[in-house]
Amino acid sequence: MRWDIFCRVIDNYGDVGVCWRLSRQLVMEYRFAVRLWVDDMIRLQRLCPAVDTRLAIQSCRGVEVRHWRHPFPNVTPADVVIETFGCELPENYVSAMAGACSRQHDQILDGCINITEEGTQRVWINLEYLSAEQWVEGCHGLASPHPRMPLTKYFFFPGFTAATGGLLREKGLLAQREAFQSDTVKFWRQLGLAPPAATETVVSLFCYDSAPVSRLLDSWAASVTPVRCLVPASHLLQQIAGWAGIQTLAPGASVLRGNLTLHIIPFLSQEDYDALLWACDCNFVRGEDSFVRAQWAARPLVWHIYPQQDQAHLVKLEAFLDRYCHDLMPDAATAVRTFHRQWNGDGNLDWSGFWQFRAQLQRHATAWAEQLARFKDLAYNLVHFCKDRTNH
Ligand code: TRH
Repeated sequence: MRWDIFCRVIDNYGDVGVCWRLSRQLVMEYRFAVRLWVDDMIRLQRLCPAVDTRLAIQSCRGVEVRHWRHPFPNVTPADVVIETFGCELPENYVSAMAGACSRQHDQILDGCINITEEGTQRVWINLEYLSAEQWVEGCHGLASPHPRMPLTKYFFFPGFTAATGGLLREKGLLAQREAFQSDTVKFWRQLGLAPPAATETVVSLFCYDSAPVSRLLDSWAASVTPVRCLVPASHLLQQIAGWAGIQTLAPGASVLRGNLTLHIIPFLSQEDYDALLWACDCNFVRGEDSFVRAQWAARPLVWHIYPQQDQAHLVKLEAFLDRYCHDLMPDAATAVRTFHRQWNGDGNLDWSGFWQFRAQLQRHATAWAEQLARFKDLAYNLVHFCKDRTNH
């Protein structure tokens, strides 16, 4: 099967993060021919340093990476077309999909089957954002006929249940993580740091600027046991520099305040970022992709959800917390809920109230990852969804 995956970067790294991860998995595990069209090569390169930002066409890790520019070239559409996060496909590309359809119009019974040039059925998917909300199950897989052309687009929703598209998870990921977690010394050396002492709590910090970062750092500085915090380079550094009373902070810098040692590290490749999450005792993550990876890390996590207008994100946050806290003891569940609400904006911040449940949260994180891993992963579901709708 040939796949075209379209990615328009709205902001940050989540859109391209998901697209790049999915593209690689389709190549690695299914040997499909994948073309990834991405409009922001610089962001892709930060996730995968092997990408050359100057090239319009290149092969990277088995994926054909195409810089999505205007005007869009006249190419033959693939068998499976993935429009990610409603990014809107180029008009001439959609016309090409429809053109192939209308040439075969006689064969089209209901007017909305997509046919490729070879006469096979083409599948057009809109890959949506992840949400733990209940309604996702009802909308996953729904078909939407194009208003003017003989084309159908299917909505594909990632999610936390078997009735959704699932979560991205590469084959063998959990085993790989377990092997890594049994010996992290090499990883710390690669970062140029000593392996943490048994008494240290190690955290990674990745969040939006709006999080109460200074309050968190204050609590760690005042903590009775040592805290080591790793911060990959991002906008956040300005805020942290302000907190530390330093002009600027760059990768390689460390800040010591009370019982807190802060290490600024470079923005890591996707693989190295996974390793960071695996190596830490607790991960502060955000958006979509780092949030999912933190769940596979099987370590306690704190999610900073992508803020939306009218506080719509808070509904999504609660939907996740409902699922995540379901099997926790009531006091630990309350602590997780409270800390997430605080981190996502209610003003206070009680780190010790959250972290006093550390042992329970750790056991829960392991069980949660295992529970999620019982569902089929997103790439598997996507491939089978598409195979069922093509004659491949
Ligand atoms: O970067 P994000 O905030 O991305 C998104 C986008 O803003 C998007 O528009 C929005 O809709 C979505 O969030 C919900 O957060 P996310 O999704 O976690 O993506 C970050 C990616 O960056 C992820 O693939 C992990 C990767 N990453 C690294 O590879 N190295 C690093 O050092 C870090 C910190 C992250």
